[in-house]
Amino acid sequence: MTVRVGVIGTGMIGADHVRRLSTVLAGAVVTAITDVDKDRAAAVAERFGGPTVHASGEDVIADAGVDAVVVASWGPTHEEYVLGSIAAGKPVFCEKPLATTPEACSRILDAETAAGRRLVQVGFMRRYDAGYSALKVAAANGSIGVPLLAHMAHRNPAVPPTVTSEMAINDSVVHEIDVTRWLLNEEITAVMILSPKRSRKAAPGLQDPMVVVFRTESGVLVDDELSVNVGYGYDIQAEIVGESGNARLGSGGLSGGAPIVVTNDGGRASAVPADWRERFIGAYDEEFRVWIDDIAAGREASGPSSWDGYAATVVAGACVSALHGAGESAFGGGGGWTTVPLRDRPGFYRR
Ligand code: NAD
Ligand code: ISE
Repeated sequence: MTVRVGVIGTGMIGADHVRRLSTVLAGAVVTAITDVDKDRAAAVAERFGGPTVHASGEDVIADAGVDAVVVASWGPTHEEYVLGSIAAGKPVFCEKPLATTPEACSRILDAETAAGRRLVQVGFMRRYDAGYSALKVAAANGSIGVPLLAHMAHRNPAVPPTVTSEMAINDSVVHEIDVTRWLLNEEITAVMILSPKRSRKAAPGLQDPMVVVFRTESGVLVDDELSVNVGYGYDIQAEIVGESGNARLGSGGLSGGAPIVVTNDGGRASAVPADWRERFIGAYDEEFRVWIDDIAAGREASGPSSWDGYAATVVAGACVSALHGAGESAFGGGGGWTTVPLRDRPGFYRR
């Protein structure tokens, strides 16, 4: 079966997903697209085989020639399109965030539970990256002992001056929130934000860099450095420290492949990817391959679930509260732990 896909939002990542579904992966065809920027949608349609350009996301979902929906529009619009897809009984791949508030995510959990079938997959693509997958195996198979702590870094080359600390948490740290939960197979129960000396490249309203600390159910501590103006490239790091060893992500070479380290002339060097598209290209391809295969085989979505999307949004919200000083601190005014207020996990998401 060829899965007929409708795409809502053809900006940076939406257009890249249309390319991936149209030219990289087998088993899918993009039959409909939309964007509030009509010219952008029309340009993407022309480049990739002329899917129908609809006036709205609702029209894409209702199109009888669409079996499944990709939501890649701005975060605040995700809820209505995910709920619309669930109501239409169509599988939906939603780019992160699932929705921008815990309440909106909860409405999606309730709608999907009522539908009685897992229709939603959230775009946490790092779960499909070869390096992160190897880390997950190392965390679970005893080769480094029981995980005790982890160090992570998320470094972006640059962000526009309009990006605030809150936006950086919701947009970027959310990936470490997801991989922490996934790698350790535990929920995050508390968070803390530490604010070091600010980079002179940081615009007003942006704490850059910042260190976010997660504490999990069993007490594992994860520190995550977020730097969004490093200039030199896109640099993603992760290391899990266990009782008897540690496992570290390779630096992730060009095209998301294994890094090559070149040693010559008294030096040693490896390439740094330019951006997330380059670093995680293989992971994006794989998350969509799995999504398409599940749909074609009539299986429920097996990727990151609505619960994962809900948990990520709640933890990110706790990080923003921590940034604003909600935590208890020995020094006063933040820098202490902020509890993560997760609702009970419905039985539907424990299967
Ligand atoms: P973007 O601004 O480049 O593109 C978003 C597009 O959505 C724009 O073209 C905009 O006109 C369109 N749009 C907005 N509201 C719409 C609506 N109601 N209906 C139709 N189109 C609408 O942004 P982007 O970087 O492509 O990000 C899009 C989403 O993907 C965001 O949620 C972002 O967090 C996520 N994202 C995920 C990753 C990842 O690594 N998984 C990377 C980048 C972006
Ligand atoms: C972007 O939106 C992404 O999701 C990328 O994966 C992330 O690394 C980047 O920091 C975000 O801006």
